[in-house]
Amino acid sequence: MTKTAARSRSELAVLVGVITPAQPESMTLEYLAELDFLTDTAGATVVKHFTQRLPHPDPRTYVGSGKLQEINDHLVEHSIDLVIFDDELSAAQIRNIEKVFNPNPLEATVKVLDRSTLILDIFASRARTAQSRLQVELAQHEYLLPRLTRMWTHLSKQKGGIGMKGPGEKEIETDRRIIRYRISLLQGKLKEIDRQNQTQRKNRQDQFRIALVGYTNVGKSSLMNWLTRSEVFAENKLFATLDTTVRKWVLNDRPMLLSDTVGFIRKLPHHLVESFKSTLDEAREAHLLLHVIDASHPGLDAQIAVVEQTLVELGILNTPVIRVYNKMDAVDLDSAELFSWQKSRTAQFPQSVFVSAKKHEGQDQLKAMIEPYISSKSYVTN
Ligand SMILES: Nc1nc2c(ncn2[C@@H]2O[C@H](COP(=O)(O)OP(=O)(O)OP(=O)(O)O)[C@@H](O)[C@H]2O)c(=O)[nH]1
Ligand SMILES: [Mg+2]
Repeated sequence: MTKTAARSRSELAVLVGVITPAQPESMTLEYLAELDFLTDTAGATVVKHFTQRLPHPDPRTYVGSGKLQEINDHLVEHSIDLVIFDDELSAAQIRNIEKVFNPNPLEATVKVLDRSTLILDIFASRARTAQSRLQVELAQHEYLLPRLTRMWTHLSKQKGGIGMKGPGEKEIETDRRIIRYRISLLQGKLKEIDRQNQTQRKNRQDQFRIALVGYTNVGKSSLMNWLTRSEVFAENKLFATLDTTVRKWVLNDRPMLLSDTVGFIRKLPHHLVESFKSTLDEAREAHLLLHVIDASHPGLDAQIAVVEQTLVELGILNTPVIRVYNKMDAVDLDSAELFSWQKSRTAQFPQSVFVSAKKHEGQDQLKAMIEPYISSKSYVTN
């Protein structure tokens, strides 16, 4: 088979997660369902999930050696060559796992990825602007640096596909010194872009600025399109949006700026958060945040918690927040249940509003909730 043909065929993958006292079974299953969606977004097909109960992930091999052998048997039997672990693997874990799956490094066939590599890979294939390309590349280099092993080097030369884009293909064979040099080069280029963006933002200083933030795939871009009648890319895949878009939005005859930005996710690689900080400047400098929530998602509370945590990590602590429960059309409750659900959500967080970007419902309520923030003039311009 030619290289191109091999790449166009959907890769088959198995996923691996652990159940620990800190991460009960229901949580692990939810994480794996999300990892499944991430894998699908990256273009591979998941055929099986493996889980193991442990006091904590094994520092040598993530799961126990017996489990690893069981996974290996499955890979061999079904000709599967992609294994994705739900947590970030250390260099030692990767090395030990590789020894089991690829006993002869010269004939390595199995690719070992973790959640972070997968997310970085999706970001790499979705980055469109110079800024987001540089940010992803920076994060990939920083992730790779402590994990550069000969086994990976060899594997990346042989195989393309998921997890092997960017530095995986181009530069993994070069040594750490060159990667370090590249990191500082990327940081320099990003600083320059940052300076340009800052000037741009300064020019908009006197306008009221609202930022849409939230978990990935909750409908931020759809909401932006509906509210500002624009056409920002939206789809049922994770991380459809990477770059920040700013649109004018006229609310009760007053022009303001609405920005749509990258979504958050659990266990977002730390380097990625770091390098995407400037993309999120628009959110950091906003006068008001609309925290968009997928009301129809079974794990919505966990998603809310992740978003709030990420905002703290980004240093966004004092900006007022309105919770916008989107996808209300997809909430499977009868009208009485819906009423009490909304009531309890509002009791939990009074600044809550319920909308459907798809059905174009709830815009007036949303506007009414935003209005006092603009008229109070309580916002400070920097
Ligand atoms: N049923 C329903 N689906 C919606 C609604 N709003 C958005 N969606 C769907 O949800 C999916 C994600 O929408 P996006 O607008 O791309 O979500 P996002 O939050 O911008 O996602 P990322 O940019 O990937 O983080 C798409 O398939 C939308 O059609 C809604 O009100 N109801
Ligand atoms: Mg989006």
